[in-house]
Amino acid sequence: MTPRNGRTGRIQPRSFLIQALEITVALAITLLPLSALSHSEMSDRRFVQVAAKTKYDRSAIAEAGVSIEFTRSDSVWGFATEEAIRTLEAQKIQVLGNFDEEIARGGHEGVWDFPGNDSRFHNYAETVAMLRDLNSRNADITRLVSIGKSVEGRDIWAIHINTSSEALLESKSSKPGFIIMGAHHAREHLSVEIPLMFLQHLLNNREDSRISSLLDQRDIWIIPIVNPDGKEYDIATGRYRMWRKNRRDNRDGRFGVDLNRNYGYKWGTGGSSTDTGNDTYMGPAPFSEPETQAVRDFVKSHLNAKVLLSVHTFSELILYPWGHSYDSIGNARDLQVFETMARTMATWNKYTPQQSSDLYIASGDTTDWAYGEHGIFAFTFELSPKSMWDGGFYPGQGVIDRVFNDNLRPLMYMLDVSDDPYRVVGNSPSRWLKNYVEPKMDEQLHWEKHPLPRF
Ligand code: 0X9
Ligand code: ZN
Repeated sequence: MTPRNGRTGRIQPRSFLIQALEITVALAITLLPLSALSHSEMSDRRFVQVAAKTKYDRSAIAEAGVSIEFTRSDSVWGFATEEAIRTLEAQKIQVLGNFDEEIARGGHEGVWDFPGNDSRFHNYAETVAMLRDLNSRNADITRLVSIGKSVEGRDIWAIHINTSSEALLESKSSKPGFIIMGAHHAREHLSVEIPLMFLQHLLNNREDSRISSLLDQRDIWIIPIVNPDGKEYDIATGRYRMWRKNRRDNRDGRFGVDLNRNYGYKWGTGGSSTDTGNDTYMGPAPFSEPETQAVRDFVKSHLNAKVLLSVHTFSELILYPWGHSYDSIGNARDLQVFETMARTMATWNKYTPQQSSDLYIASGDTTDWAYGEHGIFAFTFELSPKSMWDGGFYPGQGVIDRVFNDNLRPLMYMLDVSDDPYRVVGNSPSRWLKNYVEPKMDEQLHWEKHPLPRF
């Protein structure tokens, strides 16, 4: 039989070599895009359920390299590489479920098209446009400042609110300060919206007497996106990638450092990973990342700030230091302030107030550093939803207003007490505490009331 090209079927030695070469080149070309894909695109991440009853169990799991996203009384859920799963198994920690990471997208199958169905969420450009607009409409009391650039060169924008034009000009103030930051973690898009809405609320209601007196007497900084590269990467394809870290090229085919493990206080002392492909990769050194360096340098030069909030999602928690240790902070008065503030805010947003390490040990986070290094009363909020089954990281834009309303009072309270947080344990705690009733906390955790999902 004559082949279609008309040649005989016998392969000549020379043409065999050429063919082999051609095949190799063709294969190389075909495979190139694949091998050029970052590890993040060829993810070996799994979404796992791991047995855990206590904070000690949860810390061991975090230490093995699982980024815990959701906890219940009997187990936790999170992302893990195959290597982290092997570590768990070697330590006889029970992996109850091992799922494709797709399962972690939550129950809202139709919301991939950010910014389509989720168009209310602000991407980087829309966030900057909104900041510019608010800034230009309130130019007498605001200024837009870049506090540094991300790995990929995006500006990390901060908006400064201060009624003194001199303070705006110098980016410095002697008034007591409050700092809010969003989006350390890329996929936690709601953590951008709430600071933005708070900004809008303050500026749109600047004539309201209570707000105007606070604006007069405080120095306010809002940094809605600490991790712009990660955020953009998460939504770039129109289908959420569930990305957490920044976009550092780790030069081994893997990308990203977990910015909430990269701060320089007790860095790398537990609950963070040295594996570059892990979701909780701590980075090669404390403050190795331009994003955390920007926050470090910004905070260092704004030590008039007394209260700081780092907004994350999800689980409905109010967290305060320490996160790197089970020990309570050593200063009893400060601890009382943290506990009182957390408990008070919880009466409004109904979140669970707790020490960060009650969730799990993790070192290198923003709040341990802000308090440990500078004595700032620093909180982490894990916004709604409560669980994965209510939408996880991607609950849909329908929740934005409710989550903002839940958190408006806590935010105003933090702003209010940031002149002297110690007054929350004194006689006149806060104007925002009018009609305050000591809460009775729900004994049973919310998620216990919900049946387990079936896969
Ligand atoms: O693990 C984190 O960085 C935070 N949770 S998230 O799901 N948003 O990633 C919680 C940080 C709390 N801090 C400590 N446990 N140290
Ligand atoms: Zn987070």
